[in-house]
Amino acid sequence: MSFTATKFSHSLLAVPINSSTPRSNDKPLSFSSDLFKHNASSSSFLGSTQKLLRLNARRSPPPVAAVLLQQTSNLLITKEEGLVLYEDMVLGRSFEDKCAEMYYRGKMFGFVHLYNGQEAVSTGFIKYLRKEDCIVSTYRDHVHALSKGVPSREVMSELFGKATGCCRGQGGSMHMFSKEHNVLGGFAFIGEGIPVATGAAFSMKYKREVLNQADSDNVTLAFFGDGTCNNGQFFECLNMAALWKLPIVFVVENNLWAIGMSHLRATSDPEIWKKGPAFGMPGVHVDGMDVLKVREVAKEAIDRARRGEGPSLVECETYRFRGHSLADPDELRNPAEKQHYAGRDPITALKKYLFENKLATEQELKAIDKKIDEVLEEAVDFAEKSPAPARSQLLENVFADPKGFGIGPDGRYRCEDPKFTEGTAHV
Ligand SMILES: Cc1ncc(C[n+]2csc(CCOP(=O)(O)OP(=O)(O)O)c2C)c(N)n1
Ligand SMILES: [Mg+2]
Repeated sequence: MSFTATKFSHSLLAVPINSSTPRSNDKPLSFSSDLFKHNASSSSFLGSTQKLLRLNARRSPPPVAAVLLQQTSNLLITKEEGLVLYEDMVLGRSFEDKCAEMYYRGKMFGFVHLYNGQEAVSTGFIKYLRKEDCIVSTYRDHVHALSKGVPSREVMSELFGKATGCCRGQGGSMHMFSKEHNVLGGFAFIGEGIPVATGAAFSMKYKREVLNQADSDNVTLAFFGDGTCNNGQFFECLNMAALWKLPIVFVVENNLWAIGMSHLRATSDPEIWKKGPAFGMPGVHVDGMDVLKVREVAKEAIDRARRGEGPSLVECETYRFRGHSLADPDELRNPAEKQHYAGRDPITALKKYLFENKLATEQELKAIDKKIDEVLEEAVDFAEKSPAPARSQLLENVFADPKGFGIGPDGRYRCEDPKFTEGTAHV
């Protein structure tokens, strides 16, 4: 057996695969838009540590100012699109800030993981989807749900554990779900959502090709973190998705940390995008702090999946502006690193782009900020005033067999049987 080296274009912004060894029945896989070619010379891989900074120095990335200048010279969006992106990112950021406030006021329980800093990824990808498309998230899921259209009041109410939440208060922060909006769930075990997303993509392909539902050209996005890419489920699902050419995009939100573990200390090759070509799918790296770049890559990958050309792996290099969860004092990350990324705030960058290209005025953006403030005030008020779930809901949707562990033959909850707590079992 002989192996032929796969050739890559070494743009770190967007890396097309151009396999010289096409697999049987497959055309060579490639991303080939003008945008990708245009950006081929502008590496913007920033990295978090000395090691990555040194790596990038060797690649001579343009200084940040030059990158911004270059962005502003390309009109990548219309005014309407720009305002939609801005509104969605401000919604995500402000929602999470409000969430922190409510958490510290004792309005929610359990772990709460915020998305501040990563908004360009959710907005850049999800705002390009259709309603019928599906997303699967992690425990850092509030903003993905919001971008996909789940109303703020339902997400806030879910966080408050109230009956009006999008999971009737049974999911909480880490388990946002909405059938109506095709949000297939936030998943607390890392990597757990990737097979669910792969299964959803499989069912989409099955509907189209086996059940002949020609209009079923929907796409699934799987969001997960850098740390998760060291889990087996990631590799297993890349394999199946490539093998069956599933309509899925694997979106890695590489925020450079897995709780307190640096990505560089945990991963043999920190460039996650490279794992795509290893499975025969495009692997792309994009600056995840730039919503316009994310959106362009998202378009390529989503359109490709919709055309039936198979999956892609997109690594978005981003950063979280807060601790891992609201219980994390965030003492392990270097203040200089945090400062560096604070200076690359994706919302500030989009604002600058909109102003410099005369796509929005200060007043227009302020009006959006005000609207979001009002939406969130209303969401909190709604959550506060909503009822707690009924006690009878306690064990619903917990067991596949409702007469199983939780509910006795007489239809009563076993935990209500005085004898239930004898021994070791507790509810
Ligand atoms: C299967 C499993 N193992 C361990 C954990 C504990 N855990 C919670 S978050 C986390 C780190 C995940 O990091 P990453 O994938 O980079 O996501 P991020 O939090 O940075 O968004 C770990 C190991 C878990 N939730 N699930
Ligand atoms: Mg991470």
